[in-house]
Amino acid sequence: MTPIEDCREWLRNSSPIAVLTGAGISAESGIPTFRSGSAELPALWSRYRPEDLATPLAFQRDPELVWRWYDWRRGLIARAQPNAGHLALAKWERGCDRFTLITQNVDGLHTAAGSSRVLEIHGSIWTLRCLACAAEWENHATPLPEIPPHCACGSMARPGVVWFGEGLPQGVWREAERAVRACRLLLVVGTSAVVYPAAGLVPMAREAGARIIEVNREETPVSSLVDRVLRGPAGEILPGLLDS
Ligand code: BV8
Ligand code: ZN
Repeated sequence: MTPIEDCREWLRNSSPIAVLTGAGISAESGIPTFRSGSAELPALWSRYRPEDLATPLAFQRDPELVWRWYDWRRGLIARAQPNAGHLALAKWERGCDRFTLITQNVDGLHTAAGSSRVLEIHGSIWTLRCLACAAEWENHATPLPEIPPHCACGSMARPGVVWFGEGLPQGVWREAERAVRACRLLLVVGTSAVVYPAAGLVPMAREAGARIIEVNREETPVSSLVDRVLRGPAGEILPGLLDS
């Protein structure tokens, strides 16, 4: 059988299933990835380095710069549509009773595509959190009417995402670990697998005896750990992989 036929067979006969996605699944929606830029879509961080923007220190030093970067990303995402990869996962979830989608993405495109059980382990770009009273709320305004935005209590708000050096939301992370430890198959889509602890979910699935399939345009540090690599764009591979 071809690798894709193997994978279709495994997916039909495995339960529970877990999926881990990264920025690559949103690339075909026109959202630049972090590290794998292209001519038409330079990587998000081609102009900046991660430590310049997605850290508490960067925000403390220059909240306006960090907010301008998030406001620009929010605008990009607001104009984007979920692509065939997001839609295939949402459709597939409806046919599976034991299916957990874990995403490192903060863009909300899995939910927009109709996925209902999404673990956003790095938070959401659409959530704002107050620095003082810890109030947290959804805000979809693009562009933001004021930068930096403020809380009703008058204090400054931050993006409700996980920055480098910050812990992941405890409850969501524990659910993700539980889903990966219990899964019989893990599908890893569009992640460079360099950011931890998220990337650690792949060896964790291996230790739990799960089969692992990677869908990525390029080789990654976990490619040697997986059982099948499907090389190519997620928007083209996932529909064929998941249609019943
Ligand atoms: C923490 C949210 C401790 C913000 C992000 C070991 C253990 C623990 C921590 C560490 C560790 N080693 C190092 C660390 C520190 C750090 C880390 O991992 N650094 C890396 C860079 C070495 N980790 C942390 O700081 C984490 N926190 O552990 O704190 C702690 C613990 C308890 C209490 C206090 C503190 C926090 C990490 C989260 C950081 N936040 N994002 C925002 O978005 O602005 S990370 C950011 O990178 C995004 O979330 C993104 O999703 C994530 C990973 O990137 P990818 O999604 O993989 O995207 P990338 O561009 O890299 O790759 C795209 C891939 O897609 C490529 O492979 C490409 O080939 C492929 N692709 C492209 N197009 C397509 C495609 N594939 C398919 N189809 C296509 N069309
Ligand atoms: Zn407040």
